[in-house]
Amino acid sequence: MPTVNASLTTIGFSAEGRDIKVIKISRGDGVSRPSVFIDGGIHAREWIAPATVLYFIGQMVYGDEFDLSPQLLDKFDWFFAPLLNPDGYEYSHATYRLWRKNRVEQGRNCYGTDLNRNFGYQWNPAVGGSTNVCSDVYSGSQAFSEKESQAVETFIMDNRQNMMAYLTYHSYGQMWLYPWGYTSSLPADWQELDSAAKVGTAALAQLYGTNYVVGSSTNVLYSAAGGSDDWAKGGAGVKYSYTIELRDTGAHGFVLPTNQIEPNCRESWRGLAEFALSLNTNKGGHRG
Ligand code: 0X9
Ligand code: ZN
Repeated sequence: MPTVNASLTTIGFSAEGRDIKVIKISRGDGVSRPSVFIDGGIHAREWIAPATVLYFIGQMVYGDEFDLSPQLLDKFDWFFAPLLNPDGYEYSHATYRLWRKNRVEQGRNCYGTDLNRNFGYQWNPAVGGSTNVCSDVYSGSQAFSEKESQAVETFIMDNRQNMMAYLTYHSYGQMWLYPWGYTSSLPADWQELDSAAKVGTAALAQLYGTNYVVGSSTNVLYSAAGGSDDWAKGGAGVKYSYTIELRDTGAHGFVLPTNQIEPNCRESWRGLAEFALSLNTNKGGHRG
């Protein structure tokens, strides 16, 4: 029986000093494999995202009902960061349920930068962001001005050589989005990203028939520069980069009912697993 190794590291600290953690899950055989990085909780109020990433960790370590985790571990090393914005998450529990940004002090009695407008590839507050510190989509004073986005930048740059895929979990909308978010143009290899995403959404739909839309962020949702997905692909060179908008499509929005948590996680796991197993590991990874 092959072993599973899980190791926990702190990749940085939030503005208020909380740990930002990554768990690496891999075979304990000393072999280095292509990797997948998955995060959640960039946006505080999207509570289903950290829950989903935690569920993935559990399935990967303890095994899953479809028995896909052995194949997933034979193929990839896995990095999970379930909560990239711990300060905002805490604030959304203690004070204001619909808080989105981090909690850095801005002056003018305003708080927070939208971490998903702060990443440094084609960073531009004029495209779906804002220069107003009080705005919910404040892009920050400059690219990577925030400790939370810096922690992700450093970690991915240090590990990008073998990184094939980056998936960032958000809610809501039921979408599997690929770059770009800063422009309506598409990456040269968009057809490969599109077909891999369709493998994921088709597998996801098999459980409960949940429908996901696949397409580029700008074309399916709206344009917004400074997203982590655009940076992972354009800045770090990670080929398969996606933002996944989990359940639902708006009936409950960010306040997803308790009885949807488990089915959401189950179907998302199935989608992730089949997506990852479909990737051609000869193609991805940063080159150069
Ligand atoms: O606006 C966002 O940051 C994301 N939607 S959300 O409702 N979770 O806030 C979408 C981001 C898509 N990717 C880029 N625009 N780069
Ligand atoms: Zn979000």
